[in-house]
Amino acid sequence: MTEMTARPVGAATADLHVESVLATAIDVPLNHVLGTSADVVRRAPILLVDLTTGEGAVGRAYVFCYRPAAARAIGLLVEDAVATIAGQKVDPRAMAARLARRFALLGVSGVARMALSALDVALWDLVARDAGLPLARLLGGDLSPLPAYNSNGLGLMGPAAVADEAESLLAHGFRAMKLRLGYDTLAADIAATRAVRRRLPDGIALMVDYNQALAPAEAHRRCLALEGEGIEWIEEPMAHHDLASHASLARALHLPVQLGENFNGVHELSGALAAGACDLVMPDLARIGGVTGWLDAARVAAAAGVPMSSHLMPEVSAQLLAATPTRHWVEHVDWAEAFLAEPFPVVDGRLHLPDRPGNGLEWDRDAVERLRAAN
Ligand code: SMN
Ligand code: MG
Repeated sequence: MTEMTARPVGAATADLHVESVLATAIDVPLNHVLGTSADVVRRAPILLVDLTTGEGAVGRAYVFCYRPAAARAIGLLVEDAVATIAGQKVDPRAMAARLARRFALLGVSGVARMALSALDVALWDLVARDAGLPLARLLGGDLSPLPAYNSNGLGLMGPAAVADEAESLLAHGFRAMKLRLGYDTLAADIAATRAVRRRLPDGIALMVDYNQALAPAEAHRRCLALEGEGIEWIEEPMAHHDLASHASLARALHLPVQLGENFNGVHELSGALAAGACDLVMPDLARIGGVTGWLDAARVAAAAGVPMSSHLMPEVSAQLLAATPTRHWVEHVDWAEAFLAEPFPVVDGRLHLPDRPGNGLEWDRDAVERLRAAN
């Protein structure tokens, strides 16, 4: 475990001044279709953010936007937010507080939260670049490779197809992966789980994710039935905001309950832990509040002794997990390999952080042109 703060990160600033932003919506076809119980993801709408300072430095971020219209909306909100801080000294924490206040009437949730988070990531990139440090190091972590699970694919495709795909997901030495559940019946959930388990060698961790599919009584029935199936965690079995039902389920189960991709800000993570709604947390970089929100979340998880993983966007999330005292797993998807100049490699199931200043994101400009979303 890493000490959280080797330097006073809350005070991190750069002698740079925000000038302008370029927000580019792209549309990335997935190598593995991801059929969740809520929606089938075939293409990833992604917004790229290039934040330029008056001094000529550029800070970068990308955010997964779920739907193409959301990428366009978030782009507009990023431009709006940057207009309110143009000319100001780069100071991510102070800017996060000011922007949250400025956007309070709209409400800092949904696409507005994602826009402010993306901007925060780009601001921290500027600070780390200016300090000449990888973001992980700036935040007090190191560059040791991080355990990652393969979260590509394994959608609701039936036992034969998921077993075949599970085998292919062992490439790059992955020793963990995530299966989506929420079939029409418990029997079908168990059939898919057993088919994957039978096809994988011993010692491979298998997470399962219901994407909020189940009503409380059904969640109790299905999750208890899955207890003997060699599962690492059960993610979002019910509506994510139903903390009371998750707490009663978590009490009844030995299997760890995982929540987090829908925590809007650190207060929702604190609330879930206070309610006993989950045993594990996995905040999403774009919903928890970017780097600033993540650092707050990491402190709360550390104080509670709760293991913390990430949700999608593995590159910047891994920089942050490196500085998270209770770090657990990086959720890895290969989506950004389509547009990054230097994708972060996975070797022996571990994600490697680049030893260069900033968060490590650089765009492959030709790829970005090819993937640019039609408006
Ligand atoms: C998920 C959510 C949204 C898009 C893709 C995947 C899933 C996860 O819940 O945890 O990866
Ligand atoms: Mg999930």
